[in-house]
Amino acid sequence: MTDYRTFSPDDAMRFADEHSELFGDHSKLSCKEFGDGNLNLVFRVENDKGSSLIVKQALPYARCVGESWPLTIDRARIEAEVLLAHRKLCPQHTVEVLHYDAARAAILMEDLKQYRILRGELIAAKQFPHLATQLASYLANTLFYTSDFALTGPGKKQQVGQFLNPELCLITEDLFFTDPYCNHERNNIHAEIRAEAQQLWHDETLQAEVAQLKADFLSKPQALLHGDVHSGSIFINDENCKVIDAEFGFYGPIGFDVGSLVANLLLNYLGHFGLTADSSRRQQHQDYLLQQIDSLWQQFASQFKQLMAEECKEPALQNALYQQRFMQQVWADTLGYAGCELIRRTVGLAHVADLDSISNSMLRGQCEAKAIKLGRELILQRHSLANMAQLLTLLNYNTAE
Ligand code: SR1
Ligand code: MG
Repeated sequence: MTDYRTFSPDDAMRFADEHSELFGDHSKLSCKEFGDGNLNLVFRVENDKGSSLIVKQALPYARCVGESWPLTIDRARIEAEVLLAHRKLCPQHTVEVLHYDAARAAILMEDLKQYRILRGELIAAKQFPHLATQLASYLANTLFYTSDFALTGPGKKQQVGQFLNPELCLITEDLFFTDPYCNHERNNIHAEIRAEAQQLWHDETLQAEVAQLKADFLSKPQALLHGDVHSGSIFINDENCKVIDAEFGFYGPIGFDVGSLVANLLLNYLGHFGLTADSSRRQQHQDYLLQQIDSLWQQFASQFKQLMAEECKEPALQNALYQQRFMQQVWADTLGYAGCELIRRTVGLAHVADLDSISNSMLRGQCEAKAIKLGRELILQRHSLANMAQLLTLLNYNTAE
C-alpha cells in the first residue's frame, strides 16, 4: 500500500486531470466528495463548462462502520475489472471505466449525472417502462457470456482465479446467510420486529435451506456476477439504465444476481404499504412493480435460453434437456437468494431506505414483518413454485391487508 493515501478533493481532482483529456485548464476544475455508500469515497470533478467525471476510491476499511472494520483496497481492482468485462458484454447498461490505478485504489469513470439512483426513484413511486427489458438484457448477456456455455474450460478457470474476491465474498457470506439466523451483534433489528427476528434464530427448517444456498454461493462458480445488484447500484432515467458498483463481483451462482434484483423490487413493493398512504396510488405502483418483476424473469430466461441454444460453445452443454434443467435450477436459486436478500435487508446490518424511511415505526414494523414472511416462503418453496405467477399469488396472499 506504499503509494496509497486517502484522497482529499484536491487529490481526486489531480487524479482525474492526470488521466483525462476532457478538462484542459486545471485551474478551472472543482471537486466535491458526495459518496453516501457503505464502503468508499466518491468524488465529482467538474470543469467550468459543466463536464464532469467521477473518481471513486476504496478506503482501507468499511466506511459505514469505520477503521475497526479493515477491508482490502484490492476491491477497486475487482470493481474496475468486473465493470470492464461487463461493459464489453453489455455496453449500453454498464457504467464506463476510464482509468484504474492499483496503487491508489482509485477508478475514474463516467459521470451519470443525467441519471438518478433507482432506489430513490422507486421510493418516490416513479416508474420506468423499460426497466425490466434493460436489466434482463444486462443480466442475460453478462451472465451467459462469462459462463461455461461461452468460455473454454481453461479460459473460465483463469477468470475464476482473477475474480476470487475472498474478503468481499466473506461480507456477503456473513451478512446474507449467517447473521440474520442468529443473535449476531452486527444485526440491526427494530424493536417492532424483534419477535419475528428471534423466530429466525430457532427456525431449523429454514436454516437448512439457507445453508444449502450458502453452500452454493461458496461453491458454484457459474458466471461472473456483479455480486450486489440492488436498486442502489443502478442509475436510471426515462431512456436508459446503467449498473455501477461491482466491487462484490466474483464467479458465483447466476441466481444470486437475478434474485438480488428481484428482491429489491419486492422490498420496494412492500415498503409502499408504509410509504404511500393513498391506496389507489400505492396499488398502481405495486402493480407496476409486479409487472416489471414478471417481465424481468420472462425476458431474462428467454434471452438466456436463446443464447444457450444458439451460442453454446461446449458440445456436452448443448443438450436441450440439460439446458432446460439448468434454467429450472437458476429459477429456484433466484427465488432462494431473493428470499435471503429480503430477510437480511430487514434484520441484518445493511438495511434499505425502502423500509427504513417509513416514518411511522408501527407501519414500518408491519412491512418488515411481511418481508421476513415472504423471504421465508421464497426460500422454502423455491423448488415448488413453478413460475412467476405462483410467486405473485404467494406475494398477494402474504401481503393482503
Ligand atoms: C459492509 S457492506 C454492507 C452492504 O453494502 C453493500 O452494498 C453490500 O450490499 C453489502 O452487503
Ligand atoms: Mg455498493
